[in-house]
Amino acid sequence: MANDEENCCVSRRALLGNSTKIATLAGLAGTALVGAAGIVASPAAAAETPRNKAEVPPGQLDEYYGFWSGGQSGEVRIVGLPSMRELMRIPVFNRCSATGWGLTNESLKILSEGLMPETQASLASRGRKTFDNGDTHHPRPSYTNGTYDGRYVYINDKANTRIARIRCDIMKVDKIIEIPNAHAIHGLRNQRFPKTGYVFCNSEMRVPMPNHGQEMTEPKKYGCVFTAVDGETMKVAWQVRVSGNLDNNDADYEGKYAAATCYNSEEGVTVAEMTASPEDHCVVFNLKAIEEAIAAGKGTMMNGVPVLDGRKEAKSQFTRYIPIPNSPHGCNAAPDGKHLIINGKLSPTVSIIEWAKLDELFAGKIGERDTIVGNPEIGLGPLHTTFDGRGNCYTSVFLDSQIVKWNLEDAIKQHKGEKVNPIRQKIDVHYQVGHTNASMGETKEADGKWLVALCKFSKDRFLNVGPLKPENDQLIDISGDEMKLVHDGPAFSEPHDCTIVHRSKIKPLDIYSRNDPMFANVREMAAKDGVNLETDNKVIRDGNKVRVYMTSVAPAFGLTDFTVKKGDEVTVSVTNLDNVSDLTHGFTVVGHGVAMEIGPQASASVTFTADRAGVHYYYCQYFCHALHMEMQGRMLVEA
Ligand code: RUQ
Ligand code: CUA
Repeated sequence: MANDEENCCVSRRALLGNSTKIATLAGLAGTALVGAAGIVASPAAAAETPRNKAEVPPGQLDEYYGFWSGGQSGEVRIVGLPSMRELMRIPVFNRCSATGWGLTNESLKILSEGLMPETQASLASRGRKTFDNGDTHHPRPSYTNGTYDGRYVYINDKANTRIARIRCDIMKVDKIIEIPNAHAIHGLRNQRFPKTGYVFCNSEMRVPMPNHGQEMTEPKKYGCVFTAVDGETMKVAWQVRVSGNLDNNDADYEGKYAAATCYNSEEGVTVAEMTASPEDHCVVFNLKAIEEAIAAGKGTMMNGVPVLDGRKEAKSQFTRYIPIPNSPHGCNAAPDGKHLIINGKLSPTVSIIEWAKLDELFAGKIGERDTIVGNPEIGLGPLHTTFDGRGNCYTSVFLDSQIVKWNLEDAIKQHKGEKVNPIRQKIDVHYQVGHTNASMGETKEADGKWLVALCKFSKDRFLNVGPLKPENDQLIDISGDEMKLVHDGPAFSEPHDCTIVHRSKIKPLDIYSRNDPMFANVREMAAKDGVNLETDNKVIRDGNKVRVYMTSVAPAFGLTDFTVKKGDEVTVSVTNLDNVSDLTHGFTVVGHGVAMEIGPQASASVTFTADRAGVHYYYCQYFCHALHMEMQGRMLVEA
């Protein structure tokens, strides 16, 4: 282990197991924010040898698809489990150099058409069609009957108040919408039953409603909405205005209720104000009551969306506010279909809500606090909980840097006064864990094999790469009685959350269908020009607009050159006629900032201004053939 000792100024491996030095180590490794980072318990964890089953030998496939949010990168990543190999990146809210996402006409349409008119106008005044940043947190696969159906993955953009839908057959985004009346979509969760159904979106920040410059200095008058988007049409179905703000959310397994945590019941705008009260709440939504009111036209239209008043003072049948200790964060429905776990964050406890008690609560038979059937003490800073399907919960504990395994039934018994300890094991993670997710853990098919701990800090776990460190996504084997740490996985800013789906649920295509809606606009454009995309290689001039149609078959484009005039607006459409798995071509124009991917059997198009006279080569940037380098042509721009 000589290398380990060289890598860190103080080798924690050398110190672990040497109890006399642990206090020193804790002092060095802790951050100013949290002090000792919880590395004192179970020192054996770091020395664990990987179990064979965590290894996926070369040539073998993973058992699970992990959908990872890319955080501030604005993307979603596909990670294979248990190998933790990054398999693919899906550009979502970001601009992608490899695929042309955010540049091609097809992607720009998706990125712009779901924005609110006022956002489109604001972007247009800056010469833009869309934003090119995003902040993704929560990738949520679609459900049918309480388990994943492999149709879609939905993802939020906190930065620009949007949500996106990824098609799992091609692993590309097909819809993006901005959520009106909201500000910074954080929590996102799908209806589980009978299917998705609704995608529930939390507005995290409170703003004036409408937010056009009035009442800006009176935060008490700001508003916050809970949004249900129809996951099929990607239109907002309804919104419910709430008291406080909304952090994370979840839905039940019966299609009756949704729930969201609130850390700012104070409705403050500073840290001191937001943390003032020792109690915040979990707001629960009665879907049937909401749907009936919407159907009866009781919503007030705001920006084209019917909004119901579910604030505390409205005393409606739409919501109830269940008191939860100080600033709860994660909100996680257990796969038993009966319980919801609310994670304390500033309280060392989690609160267990029984869904069935919400029937009595809305019927006025019991009070809010009577819905809580357990309150186990977990550790300092519980953030999120996941499940193994065997009755155990796994809670990420930020300040202690641990995953805490505890038993749900025992926690309920303890709450009833029985002398039982629900805590099964605490394992150190490295360091400051945020989300955690277990294989299939958010479905009724939770299989309890693997757990990922998404640690916010990697500190000394990897080679130093400068002041900005990777995060550390740790893989933990939860199949046995004891959790075992088996892998450290560096990740770029900032995964937040992941979802682990068994590979049997996902069936991606190898080759596009020629009538895929993804390139409908190319087909429409070609039809207007009388062009057959599969056979024609043509240049069509229409005033100072030029449309260039070409095919691609490895290793050649259908056009070896085309000529335009300086100042022309040029649209190039490329149709990839190769009908072979893995045979993607690209189209890059040198010196023009133009590059795009064209998958097998796909068509893609890009529009740019040819404002530089001269010879400009275009080339294929995806390696496709022994003569890939020769796959090029010339754009001749006349002065
Ligand atoms: S929320 S930990 Cu979006 Cu927990 Cu990041
Ligand atoms: Cu086509 Cu490289």
